[in-house]
Amino acid sequence: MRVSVAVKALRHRAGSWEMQGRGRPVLALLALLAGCDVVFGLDEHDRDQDRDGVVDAVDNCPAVGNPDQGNEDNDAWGDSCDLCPPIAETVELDSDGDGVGDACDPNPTTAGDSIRLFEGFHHGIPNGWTLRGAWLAEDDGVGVVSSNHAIEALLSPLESTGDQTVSTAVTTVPGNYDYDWRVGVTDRLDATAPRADACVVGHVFNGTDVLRLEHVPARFDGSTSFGARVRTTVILERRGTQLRCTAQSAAETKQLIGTPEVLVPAPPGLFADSADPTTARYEWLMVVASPGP
Ligand SMILES: [Ca+2]
Ligand SMILES: [Ca+2]
Ligand SMILES: [Ca+2]
Ligand SMILES: [Ca+2]
Repeated sequence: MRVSVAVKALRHRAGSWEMQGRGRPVLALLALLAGCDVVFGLDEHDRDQDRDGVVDAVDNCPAVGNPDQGNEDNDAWGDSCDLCPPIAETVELDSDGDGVGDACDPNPTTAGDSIRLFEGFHHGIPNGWTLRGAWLAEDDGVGVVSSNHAIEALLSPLESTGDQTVSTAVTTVPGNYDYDWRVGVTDRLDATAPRADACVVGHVFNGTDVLRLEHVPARFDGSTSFGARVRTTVILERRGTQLRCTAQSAAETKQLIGTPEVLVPAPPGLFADSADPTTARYEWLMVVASPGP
């Protein structure tokens, strides 16, 4: 280790060592001839194979450049190399070996899926995203206050063209009245209409919690419990001419099936639609692409 440290010190002072005493030129020459740390065999703790400024020993993706070390689920893998970034695991299972962990893979035994996007909003709203409404970065996520059925959306720079799965985790705090609000994800929002294929949870005007495929035309299951202050994972899957809308809370999982209405390519993103001012907080957005039929 001493040799290694000495070599690094000399490297940092390249160009000035020659004048600093006997012995050092010899050491520096050794370093130059060696050309790499392996020759000394003592520099493992200082290696940075992906050159992102974080040494391997503490890099949560040692082979993927991720200087921010973003890690949504706080497990052993950073978002950039996690096979399922929003779900903490101690062992990553990927049964079909396609790089999408079973817990995030819509087709866990058929290879071909890929994580097209995972955004944890660790540094606010990324450049290149489109805002409909007043979206704000907050507490390692994003939030929006939705009202007057304006259709608020935070849209990724992607364009949806084929089969894919769009998901988020969202928690809602209603304003004065806990009714007529819907929050979730859209896999295509046609801003010119405006019209979206969206999977949402919420409360309808008569006070019933719903899981709903929005604008599809709307189909809903009024017997759910995905209401205010319930952290819910919302998942919208497009498979050819079918949409699947799934909501998962700690208490239950429900699913609806419908047909898409927006057939033009359009961006996926987060979605909110409320009559009364309602605050929704979203933790992340993930898009997994799947091979077509
Ligand atoms: Ca590194
Ligand atoms: Ca890295
Ligand atoms: Ca992780
Ligand atoms: Ca997989």
